[in-house]
Amino acid sequence: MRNDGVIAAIATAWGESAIAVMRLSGAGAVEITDKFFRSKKGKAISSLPARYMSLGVIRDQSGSTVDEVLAVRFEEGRCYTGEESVEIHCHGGVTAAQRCLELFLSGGARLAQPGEFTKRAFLSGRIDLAQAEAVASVIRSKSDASLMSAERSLQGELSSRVRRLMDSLTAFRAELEVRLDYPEEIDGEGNSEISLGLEKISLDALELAQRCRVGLILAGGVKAAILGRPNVGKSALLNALTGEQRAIVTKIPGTTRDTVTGATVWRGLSIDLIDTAGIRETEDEIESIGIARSIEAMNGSDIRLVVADSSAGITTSEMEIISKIIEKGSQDAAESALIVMNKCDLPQRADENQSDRSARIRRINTSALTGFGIADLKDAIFEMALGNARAEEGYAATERMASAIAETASLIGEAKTAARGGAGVDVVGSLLAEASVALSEVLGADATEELLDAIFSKFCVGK
Ligand SMILES: Nc1nc2c(ncn2[C@@H]2O[C@H](COP(=O)(O)OP(=O)(O)OP(=O)(O)O)[C@@H](O)[C@H]2O)c(=O)[nH]1
Ligand SMILES: [Mg+2]
Repeated sequence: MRNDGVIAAIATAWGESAIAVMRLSGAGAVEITDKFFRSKKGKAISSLPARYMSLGVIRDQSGSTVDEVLAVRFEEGRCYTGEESVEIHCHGGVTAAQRCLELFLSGGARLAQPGEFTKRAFLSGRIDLAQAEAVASVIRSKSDASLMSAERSLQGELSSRVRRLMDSLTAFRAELEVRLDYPEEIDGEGNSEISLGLEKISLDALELAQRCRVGLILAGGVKAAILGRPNVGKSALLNALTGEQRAIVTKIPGTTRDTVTGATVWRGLSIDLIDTAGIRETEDEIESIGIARSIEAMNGSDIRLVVADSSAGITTSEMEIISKIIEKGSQDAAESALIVMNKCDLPQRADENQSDRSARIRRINTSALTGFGIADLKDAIFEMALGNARAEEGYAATERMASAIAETASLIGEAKTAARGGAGVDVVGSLLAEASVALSEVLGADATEELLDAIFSKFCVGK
């Protein structure tokens, strides 16, 4: 896993902008820059102090000016990648930076692969894998809370929690080893001591797994489909939830033909909403395609909002939709569905049949017209996604990290149960050894080249 050569890339987004930054990293970055850059006083970057911006120009081989730029060099060990590196701040837009980049490539640098700067930061030991992945989460975060959780992971909060857990596991395993050497001392009492000792480690692991799960949900947000028969106010609800006039609302049943999307952020959770065509029997070709899309949206969502007109109560139409959700979903419908009793500003009517499946599903009263209950509905969506967790607790984690930590927690749990059930120290020890392996994957100490490639290829070029 050696770093080969000087890599270069434009680190800022493409398009019109005030400045565009090109980065170079690797031993020899300064030497390449010396070929093209001179400060206003005619100095090469190698003779200018490190970490100071210098105004100058970039000239090509024929001596013509490519751009007036600000340049800064960093010494090995004192920058993002941990390698000798240079940043060139060109004028914005695409052309100046692109020409600089081409020039530096002709001067001996090679184009960086996606995520290669961050990969080098990891390989030089400046950051661990959890922090490297947090960099990507910072870039992609969709809400303040997901940004904050990414920053917490990037600052190493998650990494140090993982290390502490690893330390307690290692210490505990060492203690077990000692016991293995003196098997005559292991009796029922010894075992209960072991399971007690594991209790704290297990709680720690579970809490960590939960916080990563929160971070993971915050990063991805949730997708909620708004379903129901025509005219119950689905589109009006989409508009009320997003605070925008996204979908057409009329008193004519069958107004929405296609799916309409919108988004909102609530308590740090980003919620993607899909308003759908009202579900009913119809001969209309366009409407039936729309209804097929409603069913698709229902199946592809994390949360299903079944909207009913509370002035009509729950009718067979709502019951049919609930049945569809229950048929399709592997999990209990009650966990992925909410019944939204809309139009609660109108006189209410009792349900046609009370003792039905819908009784298990939580209900929220709303009025898209007056705004009543809209905040409650958002709270309910938040609770379905995150339970009673708070967004501030999240650690940005990738699917990979979260599942490694969850695996660790479950192995420690198994070890605890085994000890309590009177299993031998060797059984408990080998479960804990597996837990250590799962946990070590989070920080990437033994990461293979393939794993690193898979992780860093998801980054953008220039990061
Ligand atoms: N009183 C009252 N009327 C509402 C409420 N929400 C929606 N409406 C009215 O109900 C009618 C239908 O609203 P839409 O939002 O278009 O209903 P929809 O469910 O999207 O209907 P389709 O697109 O046809 O499936 C409109 O006249 C709305 O103004 C509400 O909370 N209270
Ligand atoms: Mg509609």
